[in-house]
Amino acid sequence: MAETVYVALGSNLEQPELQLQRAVDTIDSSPQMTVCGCSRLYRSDPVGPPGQPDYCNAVVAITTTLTPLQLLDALQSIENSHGRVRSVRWGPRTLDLDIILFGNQRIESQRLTIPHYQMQVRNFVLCPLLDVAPDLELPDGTALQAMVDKLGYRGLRVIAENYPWI
Ligand code: PH2
Ligand code: MG
Ligand code: MG
Repeated sequence: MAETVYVALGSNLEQPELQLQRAVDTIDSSPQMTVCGCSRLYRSDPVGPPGQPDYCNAVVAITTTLTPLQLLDALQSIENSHGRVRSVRWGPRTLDLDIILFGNQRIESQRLTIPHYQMQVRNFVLCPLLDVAPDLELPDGTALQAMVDKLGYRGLRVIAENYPWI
């Protein structure tokens, strides 16, 4: 059965806008994933180690028949093929693809925690998510809109409105 999945995209190295643009194209051209919605494109203040460049962030909605772990593998191989080198935790990166929600599932495994464990406190995830899924509720019944109202848009700027941005 196909599930609707939300994937957060982030980049703060090597032309971040282009990195996100290419990632959306690669996801959509993969036979096992179909992009069915895309947020506006945001620039955001970096969270984590100081001194890193600003990020670009966005969220895409996809449908897929892959299992959560198969999807994780697929997204990690896209990260790697787009020049991702794993180094500092929360440090700078060319491409980060995080599964935020996988249908209504809750998953706690060694490789994967869904809903994403930090999404509640990251407006650079929640605000773009609201663009693609304004009426979304989390598996625990919390309305996404209420979470966004709580965090606000501090540190976020919309830099492009329309799919596919560039
Ligand atoms: N990702 C991180 C660490 N810090 N800050 C912003 N603004 N956007 C990100 O995507 C981001 C971050 C690690 O995944
Ligand atoms: Mg991340
Ligand atoms: Mg990640």
